[in-house]
Amino acid sequence: MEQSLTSEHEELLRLIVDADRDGANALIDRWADEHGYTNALSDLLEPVLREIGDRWGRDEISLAQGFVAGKIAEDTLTKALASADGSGRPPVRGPVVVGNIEDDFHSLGRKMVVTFLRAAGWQVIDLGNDVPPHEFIARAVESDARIIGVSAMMLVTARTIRQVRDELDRLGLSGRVQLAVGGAVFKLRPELVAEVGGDGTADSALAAPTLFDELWRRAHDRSDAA
Ligand code: B12
Repeated sequence: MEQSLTSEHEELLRLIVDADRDGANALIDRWADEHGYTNALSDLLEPVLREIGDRWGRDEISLAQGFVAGKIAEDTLTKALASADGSGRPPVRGPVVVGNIEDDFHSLGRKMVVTFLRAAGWQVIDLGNDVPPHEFIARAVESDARIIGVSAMMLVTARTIRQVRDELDRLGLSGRVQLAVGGAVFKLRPELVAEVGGDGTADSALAAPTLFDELWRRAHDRSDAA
């Protein structure tokens, strides 16, 4: 969803560029008082992070400013998880396995996806960063997870996801276990979803629960037909 920046987004952007972590957190807290922290992640912070990402690509953001942006996102994620809208209810669906593919350390997007899935009632086994392809499969088999969600931010790391698909095929698990893929590179190159053998993608954490609902349905349709 393309979103133009409001004055609140602009203010948050200014605070992040000034490396004012306390000021940025205070603004987010005020906003979340009214709308909740999961909404603060998707509606307030994410458009600003996207703008920072674009400026980063144009070399207009320093590593230090990028670092502060990451810390503020982590602060908000922690609050979203701790708040009633993020974690109050016990999980009602799952488990599902999620992680960043091998050699990928862009944790922010994955953490947001995990937060939104948990808020929507999914039991998520979060494997963290730098997860080898075989580890996704081993953990899915061990926990009887029916969806594997793989995050990748770089072209070179995204291509490794193909090995997850090949291993699912080799073990006869394709269909029964659905493969969700996502991350900035899939937005830039939508054809990559098919190239790596993904069953579906979502371009934001907000859209991830709907994707997982659909893949969960497909995984169970396949089992019922078998
Ligand atoms: C922040 C950042 C970093 C931080 C990461 C901090 C962290 N803890 O995550 C640091 C500084 C560590 C970093 C390092 C590097 N980075 Co970097 N980084 C970025 C940056 C600026 C933003 C990424 C981000 O966090 N976006 C915000 C999040 C919220 O959005 P998102 O990731 O897209 O996630 C959303 C969706 O995609 C979706 N989603 C994500 N995962 C999944 C998974 C599933 C299953 C689903 C359904 C959905 C989904 O939901 C998320 C939330 O809404 C991007 C630029 C950009 N425009 O993306 C470059 C970028 C990704 N990095 C890049 C590079 C090259 C690197 C380095 C190699 C740089 C270097 N020379 O050292 C290293 C590699 C580290 C590694 N091995 O992983 C390149 C990749 C180029 C490419 N296409 O291959 C980019 C595009 C910058 C650029 N233009 O060159 N980086």
